[in-house]
Parts: sequence; C-alpha cells; structure tokens
Amino acid sequence: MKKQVLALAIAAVFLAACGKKEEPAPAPATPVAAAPAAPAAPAGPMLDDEKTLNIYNWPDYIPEGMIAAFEQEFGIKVNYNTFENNEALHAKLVAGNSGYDIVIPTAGFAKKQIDGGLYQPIDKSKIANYGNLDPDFMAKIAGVDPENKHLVPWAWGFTTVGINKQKVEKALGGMPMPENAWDLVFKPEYSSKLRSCGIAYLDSPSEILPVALHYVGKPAYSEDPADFKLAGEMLAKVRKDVRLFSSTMIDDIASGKACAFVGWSGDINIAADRVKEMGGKDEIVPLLPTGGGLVFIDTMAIPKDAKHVLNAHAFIDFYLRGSNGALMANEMNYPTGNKAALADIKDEIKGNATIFLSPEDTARLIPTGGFSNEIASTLNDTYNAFKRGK
Ligand code: SPD
Repeated sequence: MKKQVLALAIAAVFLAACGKKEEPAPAPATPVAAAPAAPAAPAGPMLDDEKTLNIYNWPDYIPEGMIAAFEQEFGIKVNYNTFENNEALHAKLVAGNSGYDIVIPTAGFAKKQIDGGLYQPIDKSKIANYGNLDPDFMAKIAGVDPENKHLVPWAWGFTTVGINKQKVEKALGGMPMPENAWDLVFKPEYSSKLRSCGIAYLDSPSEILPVALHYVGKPAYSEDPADFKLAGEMLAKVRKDVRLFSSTMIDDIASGKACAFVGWSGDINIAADRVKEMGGKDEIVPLLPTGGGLVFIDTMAIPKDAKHVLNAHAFIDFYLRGSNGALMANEMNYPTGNKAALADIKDEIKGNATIFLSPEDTARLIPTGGFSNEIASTLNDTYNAFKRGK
C-alpha cells in the first residue's frame, strides 16, 4: 500500500512537471500581480465526472470483494457483466455502442478487433502501476498488439484436459492412462470408455478447433480449410461420446456431470477446490499438457466508444497493484504477468505445477494466436457441423 501511495505520488509529481513543460505561461505584456500559488497536485488519478464504470468479463474471473474495494476507494459505481466466450464479446463490440468501458478479450482473438479499430489506445501515463508488468510477458502480447498499445494483461492459463481421477480410472477399467492427455477426449479408444461417466467440451469454436487442429498435427491457428476438414473428421468420430458442451464448466465439473473435460486450467482448479470444500472424495485435476496445452492470455481493453475512459484507466491501475495480482493467483488460480504480485502469492499456489508451470511444461505449450476473419466461416461451420453431429 505504501509503495502504491509512493508510486501515485511520483506519478503525480511527474505529470505536474510534464504539464509545466508542455504549457509554458506566455510572457505578460504588462506587469501583473504575483500569481496565486499553483493548486496542490491531485491526490488520486483523474476520474470522469460521471462516477460509473461498466466492465464486461468472463464468469468466475475476479476475486471476491475486488470490485467493492475499488468502488469504495474511488467512489465509482461498477456495473459488472459477464460473457461466455470470445465470440459473444466480439459480436457485442462489432455491433457498437456496447456501453462497456473495459472488456476482457483473449489476446489472440483481440488481434482482429485491434486491426478493426474497435479499441482505443491505453494511456500508459495514467497507469502508475504499469511498471509492475513483466516485460517478457508483455513482449508475448506485443506479438498480437504491437508496442502493447491496446491490451493490458488480466490473467493467463492454458486450455487442457481435466479429469475426475477416480471416475476416469474406473471407466477405463484397467486401461493405462494415455501419454497424450488429449487422447482421452479425441481418441475413440478412450472416449468410448469415458462416455459412461461423461465428456464435456467448452462450447465455442475458438476453444475447440485450435486444440483439435493441434491434435491432428496441424497449426492450432491454421488458415487452411483442408486442415479444418481433417480436424472435423477427427471430431466427428468422438461426437457420440461427448455428453455436453458447457458454458458453466466449473459447476458442471463440481456437480459431477462429466469425468473428463476440455477446460481452462484455473477453472479446473477452482472446481477441484469446490469439490474439496464440499467434502467430496474425488480428485479433480487439470492434466499437464504432455500433448500441448493451448496458452491463452486474457487482457483488458477499452472499446473505442467507451464513455468512462478515465475511470477505466483508474481501474486498470488499481488492478495492476501487486496485491491485486496476488489475489487473482491465490483465489482464482490464474497468474497475471504482474511481477510485483509474486511476493504475495501463497507458496501452495506457486508450488502448484498446473498454475506455475515448470520450464519443461512451459516448453510444451501451444503459443497464443488467433484466426483471421477470412477463416471465420470455415471455423464456425466445422464446429457447428461437429456439434450437430452432421
Ligand atoms: N473463469 C473464466 C476463465 C476465462 C478464461 N478465458 C479463456 C479464454 C481462452 N480462449
């Protein structure tokens, strides 16, 4: 907190100095009385007149109490809504006038939104805590957002296969676990056995096709329709074994609707914690990506037509405090790329190899990327045909 106050004070002094440099007082034509002393630099960040902030994020993706803490400190009322996948967010942004001031796209998906002018640049001079971000991590995001102009990291994780260990072992009936975890959900030899306890997939083309393409040996973000045909053929073979397409994966896992699932690392860990809290005996585990886990980096962005841009910057700065990055890791099981958070992250979280990956597992990750608008219809058609079982 002291650090934060210090950082804000330094920023305030810096901004005041910049202001003086940029707007020198013109020399008076006639002698005038001494000017009154300059008003003291404001204690906090600049805010919009209307004390409102509209945020659009994924479900189960913010520590409890974080919004209330921001509202109380800044006197801003936050309207917080959620979307289920990048496609839903994209449709909202493309339609325009979304009413949101901060949205949380996945970096790879945001590329076409940046290219399409849907976001405004971030004013880094208004974010005193920007320096908390790990430069190596920012360099990764710069691959889709050159110079990190529009995207500020929220959290990252990987899409992988998760299992209910006891149920899967039972359903496999002595058959050893595959070396490549994706076999459980993509290879009929395994999926046909897991059908009885239930297989769940995330419900979105941009979640399933990259891992399916990777599984059939093609680039996860291929732009070649022939690759989609191959992935579609592979998916068709396991369609009958997929019990549900889920937009509420944490609940679906925790309530036992599925024993093997394509899900997000942190959410699978949240479901595991929930089962333990409820006194359940089964172990829920995200499997380490031996056959490649798909990295995602979710980011904050300000839509071009946002009405509360100053409030949005104040929230981004607040979120980038080390203490808030630590809360995201400790409570939501997602690291954030905030190096100032590391000191406050619990040892059990730092020691969880599915949250902070070993160098070997990191090397196996499938890098972040995105599909172009040109391949969008092939992507959607392949997914919809699979889902319909056609
Ligand atoms: N609990 C919500 C987690 C959000 C994950 N976003 C994943 C995007 C992957 N494409």
